[in-house]
Amino acid sequence: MTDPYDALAAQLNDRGIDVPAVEGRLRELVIETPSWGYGDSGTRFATFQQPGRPRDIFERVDDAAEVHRLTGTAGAVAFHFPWDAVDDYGALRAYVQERGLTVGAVNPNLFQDPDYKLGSITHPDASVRKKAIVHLIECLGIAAELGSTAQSLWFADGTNYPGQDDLRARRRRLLDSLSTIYADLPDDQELLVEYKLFEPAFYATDLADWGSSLLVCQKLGERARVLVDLGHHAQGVNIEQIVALLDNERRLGGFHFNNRKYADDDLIVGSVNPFELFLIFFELAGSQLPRLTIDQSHNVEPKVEAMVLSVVNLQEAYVKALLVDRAALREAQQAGDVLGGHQALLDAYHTDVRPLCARVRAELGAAEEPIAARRGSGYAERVAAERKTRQEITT
Ligand code: LRH
Ligand code: MN
Repeated sequence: MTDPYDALAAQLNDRGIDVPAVEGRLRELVIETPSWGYGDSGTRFATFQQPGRPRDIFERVDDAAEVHRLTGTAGAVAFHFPWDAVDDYGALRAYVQERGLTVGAVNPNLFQDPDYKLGSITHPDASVRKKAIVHLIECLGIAAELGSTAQSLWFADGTNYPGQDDLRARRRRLLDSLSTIYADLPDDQELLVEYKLFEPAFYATDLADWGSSLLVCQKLGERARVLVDLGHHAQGVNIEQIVALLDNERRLGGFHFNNRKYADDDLIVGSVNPFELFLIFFELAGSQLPRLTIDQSHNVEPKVEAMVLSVVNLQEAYVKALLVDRAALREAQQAGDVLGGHQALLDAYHTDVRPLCARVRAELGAAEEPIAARRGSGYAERVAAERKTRQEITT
């Protein structure tokens, strides 16, 4: 019985693919997992707490480190403030490094404080905008202490009814507020401007689509780029085309990977539409990868395993995208051979790359079969025992 890896490598060599180069690209992959993806999350209907859930940022970093130990390419963790606030950011930075991780993007939170009901940086009241700007500047300082090089900005700002506010005035306020932040941006940091079609606003969202975000970035400066969250588009929108366009403009700053069937479902990336994920990586494979962050909430599934599966899905989609025979594709496209071009993509997409991904994970000191390894590791049982809350201990 031929070893699956040897069989695949032979097949790829026959297709003229530089297997060591593909493996090298996978080894370099750095995926940021979100600290908030390990904590409690739910819907407006319910939040189902899970045994062993992390009680503070240090335990969330432990879970992120476990995902990296099992997958080999989840080497960074993104933070959200004030959810992850601590007194000593130097100590948190050291803890992250001790756990073999790097600090990813810093995400300010301007969507929970009651003062932001009618908006944060777009609020009609200047004192509320001031409060929002103070938090954004505070996050510039936190990033500097943590060694983070990116502010990942998402604003819930928007309105629910026509006439509730002046759409142009809100735009001016948004630009003025962000110009203030950009002016204070430390040299080694950049702004990632995330857009979202709707929710929590249900009439007009101030940063509703890629165009709205790109215009803001172009007005702010070179170190402002667009962040694409896969769950933030209207049904039917061609996300890989947006990716190609933004990358062409050198304004694609990063991703929030997840998947959805209906709205901002925040499901496991690649679990609903793996072909779309492949096409997104196909548009990226030709250039330097932007920041790759997962942004999901695991309401019913075990959170660490969900994150492990997410990283594996990203690894496989990326490798499949690297297998596209671009010369054959270009030839078909030049010749107007419509289905010839499509077939060039399908050949790569239908390649079972799992043996290659397993081999590279093993070389990285991670698990060939991360899901099985997680289930056999006893990690979930151990942390469930350790992370008993006071009240759980007493009852
Ligand atoms: C908004 C969003 C944003 C995060 C939040 C957790 O829907 O995608 O990126 O701050 O989820
Ligand atoms: Mn997001």
